[in-house]
Amino acid sequence: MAAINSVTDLTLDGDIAVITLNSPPVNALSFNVRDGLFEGFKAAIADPKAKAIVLICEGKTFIAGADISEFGGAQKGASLFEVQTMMEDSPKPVIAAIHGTALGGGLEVALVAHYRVAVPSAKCGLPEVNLGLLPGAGGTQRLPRIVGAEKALEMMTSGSHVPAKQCLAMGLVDSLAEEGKLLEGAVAFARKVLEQSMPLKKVRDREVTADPQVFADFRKANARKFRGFLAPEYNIQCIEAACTLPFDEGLKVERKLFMELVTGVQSAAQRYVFFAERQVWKIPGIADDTAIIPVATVGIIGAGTMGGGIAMNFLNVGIPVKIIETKQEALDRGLGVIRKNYENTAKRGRLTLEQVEERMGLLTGSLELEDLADSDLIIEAIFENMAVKKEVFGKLDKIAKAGAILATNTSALNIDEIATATTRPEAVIGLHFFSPANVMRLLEVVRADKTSDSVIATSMQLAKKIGKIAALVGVCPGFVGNRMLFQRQNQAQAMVMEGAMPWDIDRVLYDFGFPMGPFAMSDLAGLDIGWNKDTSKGETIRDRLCELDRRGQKTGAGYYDYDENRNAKPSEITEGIIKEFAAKTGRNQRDISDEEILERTIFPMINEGAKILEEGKAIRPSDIDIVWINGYGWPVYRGGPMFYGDTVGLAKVVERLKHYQSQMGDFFKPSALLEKLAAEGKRFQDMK
Ligand code: TC6
Repeated sequence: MAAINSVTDLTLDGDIAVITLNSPPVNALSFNVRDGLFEGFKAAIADPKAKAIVLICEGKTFIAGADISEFGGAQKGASLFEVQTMMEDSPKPVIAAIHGTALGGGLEVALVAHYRVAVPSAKCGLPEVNLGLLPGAGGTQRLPRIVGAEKALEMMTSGSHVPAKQCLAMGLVDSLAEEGKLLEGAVAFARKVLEQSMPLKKVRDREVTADPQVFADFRKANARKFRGFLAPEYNIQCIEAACTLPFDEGLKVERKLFMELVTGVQSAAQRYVFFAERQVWKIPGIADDTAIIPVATVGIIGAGTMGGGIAMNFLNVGIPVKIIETKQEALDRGLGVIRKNYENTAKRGRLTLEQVEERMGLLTGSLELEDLADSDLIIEAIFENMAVKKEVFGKLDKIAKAGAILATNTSALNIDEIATATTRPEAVIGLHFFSPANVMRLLEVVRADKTSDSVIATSMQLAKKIGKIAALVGVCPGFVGNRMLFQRQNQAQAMVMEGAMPWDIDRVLYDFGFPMGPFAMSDLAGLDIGWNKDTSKGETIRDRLCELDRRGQKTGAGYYDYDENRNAKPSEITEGIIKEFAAKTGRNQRDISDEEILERTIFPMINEGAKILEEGKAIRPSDIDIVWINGYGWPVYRGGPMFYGDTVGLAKVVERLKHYQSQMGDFFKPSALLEKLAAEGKRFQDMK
């Protein structure tokens, strides 16, 4: 065994050279990995005893891609291109042995091998698009040459990880090795190549063509999904180049577009989000060996929309759920909705009928709170009323077994106060699911003053198990997400009174990248949530709209008018009501620029985020960004509100806030933290 460098070994198995990479955690192509590969291949090619070369990795995976943390820094050591040229031009057959995931630059390394052998559990993919990039090491030119333009379009714009068996069928992998016996399988394959004098296959020498219509159709079919993102379009252009240009010309197109993306703000944002999604699970002050409470059964109080949606999360992963309601009718309705949801999923082919019954078999209902005596986790999901919640928690305190977690799904109430209704505040926590709770990825885990570390650690782990992304936040009005949303809503409403129409504000936020603006959102949710016709005083625009039975999409009109296909049109009636209100309150309506709309809706959110950090209600700026991306449709290519503040420049954010403060008052007053960072020329990302 000869060590090539700290992460690479070269050994001989008879006449087969084996290069082994070992660079935890994922063998990413950092500079010492590239150096190791370069020197390893050089030595193997020079060794007269070696007739073929196998490349294999230690640890949980083959090379999982470029080292994302190295992007943007100065290039050190051998370039990936040099490594690939050495491999592809090797006069001895090169075989890549794949386990785990061959992703991005990792697959691009495998694609310059002459053959690829994989175990059945392995997966291959080009997920660069999810980092706002394209496969910039020849992948855009080589993949279509193997799998054709259509499959390449699908793989490269989704970033999907394709299972080895499918790769074999597509020709991306040449042979499958027995699970757990990859090295033996790859060496045997190398011997076969030698014995049968199989050719040194170079992907670059193959041809690929496609009807231009394929690209036009693909763009059209995905226009909504790709809206705002640069990377999918650039990936498509590279595949077009592969189908129309010689290989080296195609590579030039790839290089140019890659450089544009890698130096751009979208990819910086998406790379930041990649790490933010991993950071968010790390809780300073909670030890790795904190005791986890086994959660084998869950009780949910309330079979409404929230309770039902929450229940499905646990049923989906095989955890039995008991739902409690006060009336049989409400219980039956709630259980019926859950069944219907599953049956609809089955109709769309995403569940079998057997799975539907399996999940429903884990669900029971009851009218007795006492039936939660054996639940490990109890989640209260009833309406937002402090007195009622306290009463429920007081009862739960007497019913729940020792060690059970008592959670509330409140989105607004003070969890410290709810906890006072029990004799065990350490067991009380907030689990703020977002509606629809079985679909939305975000979970705000709300730590109250006395919540124990075990309860926090268990909640975070459970969130992962049910497929959520969880951010740990503190108790404050609206927690992180809604607290910041209030800022945006406040200004959206204010600007309507000053002269911007709801559709102007919605358009600016839609163009910014949100799936819809606040007024379209209200119409979708229903304007009558929390509105009562008997008590309505006609004091707000919303009151007036509801009184006219303009209660949102469901009544065919709200802020907007809707046609039979629910397409929204600006409404003269709404405009009239707004003008009438403005006149009544003596406001002069004026033109408000798109820039002002954007600044007044977004900058106060950034400011509020800074206050949340000051108060320690979020652990780090990137956790706030995770909340907004996963719970509120913030466009991922803008990295979240805090990252966006960094890209605008905090000094500029402060300057604009002060400008509005001087005109409109202290709503806009910059927080001390924001002022400090701006004065020091720092970003939120620089906070330690
Ligand atoms: C590319 O290749 C472009 C090429 C163009 C030519 C130049 N770099 O996800 P996990 C870290 S672009 C640096 O928890 P899993 C990760 O941060 C790249 N670090 O594990 C974490 O660190 P922590 C294309 C990376 O088993 C640790 O490894 N490739 C990288 O759930 C464990 O990660 C991709 O986009 C990286 N490339 O999933 C693949 N990858 O412990 C990105 C991971 O300090 N990676 N880390 O928090 C993945 O999708 C997954 O990590 C996985 C393993 C499926 C490989």
